[in-house]
Amino acid sequence: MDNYTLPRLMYITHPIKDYPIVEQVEAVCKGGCRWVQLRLKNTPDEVFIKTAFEVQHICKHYKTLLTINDSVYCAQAIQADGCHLGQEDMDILQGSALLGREVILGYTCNTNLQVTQALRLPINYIGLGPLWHKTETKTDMKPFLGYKGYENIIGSIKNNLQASVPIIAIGGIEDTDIEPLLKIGVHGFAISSAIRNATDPTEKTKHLLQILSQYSC
Ligand code: TZP
Ligand code: MG
Repeated sequence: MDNYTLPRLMYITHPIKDYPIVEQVEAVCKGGCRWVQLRLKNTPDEVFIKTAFEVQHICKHYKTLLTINDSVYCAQAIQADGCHLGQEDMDILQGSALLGREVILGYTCNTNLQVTQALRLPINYIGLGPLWHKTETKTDMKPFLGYKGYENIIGSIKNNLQASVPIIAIGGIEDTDIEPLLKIGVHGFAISSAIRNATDPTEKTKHLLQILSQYSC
């Protein structure tokens, strides 16, 4: 797989009382988002897998990629398109061995050193962030990178021949961050709150995709 064919917008689900995950997914798929990450913290395996099947049903209908956050077990159980692992989750080599190279494997990095090391791993993209601190989606946020942080990290790997790993920016991303980050060399964006808190998440998704198509080549 050419990793740079991965969609440029990923929606990350977030459990909220009055906006069920399946409705969030339906809304972004309707808006044209073609990549969803199911993120469910502190959830028993049975519930995680049940929700994953429900989300997968919608994603299949819209031909949308589905990535499972944290759980290789759940990704395997539903034969998800992808799995996203953080620095504190299952080891990437172990995850890759269990899932096989056909499954899209993403890895969160927060520092230059982590990114440099990640370039040698069997992954399809790096989730690099957080861009900003302001987010209610994740409570244990690492220090934020800002545009300068992305510039430094992407600049330092640009001449690395192994650097065929697209960078997906994450963490408090808003419309206005898209153009500057694309110019810095980011491939795509993983967004949660800016979409789910929008008055109309479907329209918000369309708007973000429109900005993306305007500035990406
Ligand atoms: N990792 C860093 S920030 C974040 C994750 C999972 C949440 C992204 O959501 P938001 O609300 O777009 O910041
Ligand atoms: Mg994780």
